[in-house]
Amino acid sequence: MKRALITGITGQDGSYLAEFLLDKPDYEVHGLVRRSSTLNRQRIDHLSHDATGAGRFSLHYADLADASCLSALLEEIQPDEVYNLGAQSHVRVSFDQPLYTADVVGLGTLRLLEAVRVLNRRRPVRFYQASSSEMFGSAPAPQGPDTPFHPRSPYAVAKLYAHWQTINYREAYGLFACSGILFNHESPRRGESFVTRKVTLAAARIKEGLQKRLVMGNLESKRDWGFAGDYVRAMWLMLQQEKPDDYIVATGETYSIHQLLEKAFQLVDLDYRDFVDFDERYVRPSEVDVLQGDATKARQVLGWEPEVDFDGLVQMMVEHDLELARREKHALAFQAG
Ligand code: NDP
Ligand code: GDR
Repeated sequence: MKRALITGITGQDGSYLAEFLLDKPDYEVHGLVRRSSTLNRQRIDHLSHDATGAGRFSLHYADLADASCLSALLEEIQPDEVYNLGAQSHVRVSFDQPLYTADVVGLGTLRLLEAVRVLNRRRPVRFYQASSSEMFGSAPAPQGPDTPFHPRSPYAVAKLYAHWQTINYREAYGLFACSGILFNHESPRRGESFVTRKVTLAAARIKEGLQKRLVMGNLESKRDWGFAGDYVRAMWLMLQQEKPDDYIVATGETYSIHQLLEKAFQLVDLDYRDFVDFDERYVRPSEVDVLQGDATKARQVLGWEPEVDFDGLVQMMVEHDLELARREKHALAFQAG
């Protein structure tokens, strides 16, 4: 059995990665969870009850802000692979909470790397760092392996710090550490405050009469959006190579927020222009205008290919959110009598 430890297991990517690993017969999956006043495990609940994960899936309380519990956890689990997906991952929020974001995203990664380095002296541990296309920031598109970084938010600066720490641990200590620079990836499990999910939820809820308007920020920016289920496969592939390296993971296509709105609302036979309002509070002090990734290396070395394109992704999300909206409507009708 291989043992994998995932930080951020309750998040979008953590849940897909845990599923992906548990689908393999030879993985035990351990997830780091934070204590909160209510349980926040909707994305992974099924794994505890699934026959596939039976006896091979467990959760442990810890926090990237607390170095001592990270060391203790690594000692207890003795993982073969560590996937560091935990983060305060919202770019807009990072302007409101720059120090907290830097602590969890930047120093949190360093705390985990230190714990991994100590364990790696006794047994080999492979480390994956969730780096981000946000690190490219204002660098002109398309962004590839030779594009210089120019981060534009506290989140992106913290991710860049973590990215370089990961590379330095590889070079200084010979750690098998990989940094995956992933462009935006989405799914029906995407958090509701990220733009794709906000749009697909709104299109579905407006269609079903549960919501009247959609309030948005900057509609001009462009993103290279892929499907999270495809992207976790790339994370795993990186740790299965002979040598550790860094890879860009992206679709190579870019679409504006206007195009996202158009597509999502078209799927429910509505015109987004009739429903969208603007609010300054969703605008960032500094924006990333265009992201479009060059994933040639991941395709060539890892043999990785995305299976879901932009149209397929938006359709998957809208269909999921329509189903949610219909259930909510039925529940409301039932309550009303
Ligand atoms: P989510 O926001 O969905 O999940 C973030 C996870 O991090 C949650 O499980 C959250 O736990 C956990 N977390 C937050 N703070 C801490 C902490 N202090 N200690 C331990 N865990 C913590 O993110 P995604 O799944 O979308 O992204 C996964 C990773 O990949 C993140 O690092 C993100 O920055 C990065 N990334 C994401 C991309 C994307 O497009 N999705 C693209 C590139 C990089 P809780 O549930 O308790 O809040
Ligand atoms: P991003 O994703 O910042 O790229 O970070 P997000 O979906 O938040 O924003 C994408 C673009 O949409 C514009 N936008 C809005 N965004 C949000 N959230 N809400 C709005 O109402 C809105 N209106 C317009 C934004 O200005 C931006 O240009 C995501 C996160 O998952 C990061 O953790 C990850 O590292 C990067 O993707 C790659």
